[in-house]
Amino acid sequence: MRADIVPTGRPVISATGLFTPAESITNEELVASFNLYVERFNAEHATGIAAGEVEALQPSSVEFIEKASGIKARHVMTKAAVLDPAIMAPRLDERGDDELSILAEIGVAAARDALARAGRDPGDVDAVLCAASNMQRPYPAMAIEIQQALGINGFAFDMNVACSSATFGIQTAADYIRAGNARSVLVVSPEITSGHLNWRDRDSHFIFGDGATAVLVEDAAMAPAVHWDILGTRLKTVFSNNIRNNFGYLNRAHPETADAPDKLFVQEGRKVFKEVVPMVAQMIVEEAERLALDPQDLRRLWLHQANAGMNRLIAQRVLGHEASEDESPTVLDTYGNTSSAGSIIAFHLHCEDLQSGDTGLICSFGAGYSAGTVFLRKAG
Ligand code: CO8
Repeated sequence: MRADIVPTGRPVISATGLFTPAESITNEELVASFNLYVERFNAEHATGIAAGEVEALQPSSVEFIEKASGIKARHVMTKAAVLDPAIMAPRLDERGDDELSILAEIGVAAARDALARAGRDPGDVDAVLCAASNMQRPYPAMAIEIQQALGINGFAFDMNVACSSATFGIQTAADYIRAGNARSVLVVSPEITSGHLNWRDRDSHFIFGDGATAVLVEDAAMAPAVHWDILGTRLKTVFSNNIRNNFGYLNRAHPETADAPDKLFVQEGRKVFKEVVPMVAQMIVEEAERLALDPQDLRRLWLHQANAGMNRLIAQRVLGHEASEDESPTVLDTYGNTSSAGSIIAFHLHCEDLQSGDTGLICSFGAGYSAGTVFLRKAG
């Protein structure tokens, strides 16, 4: 902790950082690979299908994906393996224990970007939270590995609240600032969602993409001249099985189902859509009221990037009119759903043009259910 700073206890976002994988898969490429898999499966099981013993697989379609989700492409760590109908999963070389893990590596890349933008020396950071929907291993914590790679003193730990991990991380970091327990906290969200997406599942094979973000939350006293005041944060969770993944360390206790599809991402997308939209819209409006803000005055909404239709409805309920791309920017068209990184990518790519005094909202929602809001005002 820096000795020359007199803390204010007021948390701000000093900078954000982004890592985008070099490779990207278009819907056309994805659907061609999926449909080849379907063709091969149906040919291989032709006798069983004819006898009514095996259900024939249905092809996917580019038109459906774009209409239902708004997604046109997604970045991934390894494109060739995902598109190979015989594999349909990422393939990453296993690294030794003395090498930086791949999840830590992309988190470090995003974190370095945020630190550079803030002009912050890693030695002045007090804590690292790795807030993401999948950790590469149970321990040692990814956050501690990222902390070590960046040369940060203090403490670090992992937290997982699925798609809402980053906003939960921002509130946790803000609370450390408010309590005086830290003055500079990095919230890092590395998401290799391609590892837990079932690329053979027609209902969801198009949804996710890989990426990593970092948010530097600091005491206003040490923030760069241009920063974002955190006006208020609010978190909410409601248990739901509609987005679920049963992968876990006890899978080996019942080896017969260890590789079953429920050990990957599974969802009831329709139900999620219907239940989460009103929950999130109401949460935003109530939190705006608590902060004495008129939601219709929000200059920009950086919403969780899962589905363009969900965002259209939420933004309309919050702003009172159909939101323009300028008011509620979309990144899911090229990134897909990057889970916890999504709303931060939207903020990172679409915040610079706002003026000092403009207010905006970062909002995440997803599995749990979980939702988080971070109201911001630009300063400087
Ligand atoms: N191609 C063609 N047709 C299809 C396809 C396809 N790929 N998939 C389904 N269809 C068909 C269906 O069979 C159905 O046909 P029919 O009407 O004859 O029965 C028809 O299309 C309509 O299907 P749906 O009702 O399922 O389609 P929707 O319009 O509801 O769209 C969506 C599906 C896009 C999934 C949509 O419901 C949605 O986006 N819902 C919200 C999802 C959401 O926000 N989820 C959040 C999850 S993310 C999260 O919390 C992070 C968890 C951690 C992630 C990390 C690991 C991966």
